[in-house]
Amino acid sequence: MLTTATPRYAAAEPYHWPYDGDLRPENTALIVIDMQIDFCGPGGYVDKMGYDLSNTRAPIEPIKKLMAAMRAAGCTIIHTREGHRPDLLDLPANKRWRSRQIGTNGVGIGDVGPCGRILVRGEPGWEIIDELKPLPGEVVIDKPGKGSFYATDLELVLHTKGIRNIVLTGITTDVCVHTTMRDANDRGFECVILSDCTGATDHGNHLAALKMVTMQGGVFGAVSDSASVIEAVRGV
Ligand code: C5J
Repeated sequence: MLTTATPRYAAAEPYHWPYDGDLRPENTALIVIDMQIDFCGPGGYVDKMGYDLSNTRAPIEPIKKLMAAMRAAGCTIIHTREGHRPDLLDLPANKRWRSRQIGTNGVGIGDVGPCGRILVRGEPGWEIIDELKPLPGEVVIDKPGKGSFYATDLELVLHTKGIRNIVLTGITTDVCVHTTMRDANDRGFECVILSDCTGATDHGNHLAALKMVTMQGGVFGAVSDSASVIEAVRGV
């Protein structure tokens, strides 16, 4: 006999997520964005720019707990890395120029810093931090831009795996996480961003980016936290 699954939601703002209660391991992915040494490790790009690393390191422990719970529930886990080809053919000149305007000695993306060439694939600073290393078999998306869909096969991977719900975590809230959330929302995915599993180079921008999501009934999706999602996926 066919039975209808009980709706399952995570507490979120401005609506309980997902909108229709169709939360299952088979249709739900956790995306962990750019938890790389360059963004949250000593000597990396964000550190070189002179920002307070505690802002981008704050989500490490909450993501670790959430990832364990979502792995245990059988959800898809996807990691992204921002980085460029070693020959820099995918690094626009304006992105490189702007990155050299801040920090010390005019060193920017593609140049040599304490953790190797900044945001270049294969360099030590480009690696995902040890605390959040992907497990063998988990999807890793390499992206040259801020959004995770641009010039990657992420959309194809999500469709092939039957994913409809996306839990967004990582750094930075206002740049790569937001760009990915907006792009995912436009593609019809049901998104939630987690306040304690994201961080920005500026805390005010972190809060503003979260607030933006909640406008217009949830213009890009919803905002929640790790405890609420862990509770929702427990026992699915
Ligand atoms: C930035 C990112 N902020 N991962 N990248 O340049 O958000």
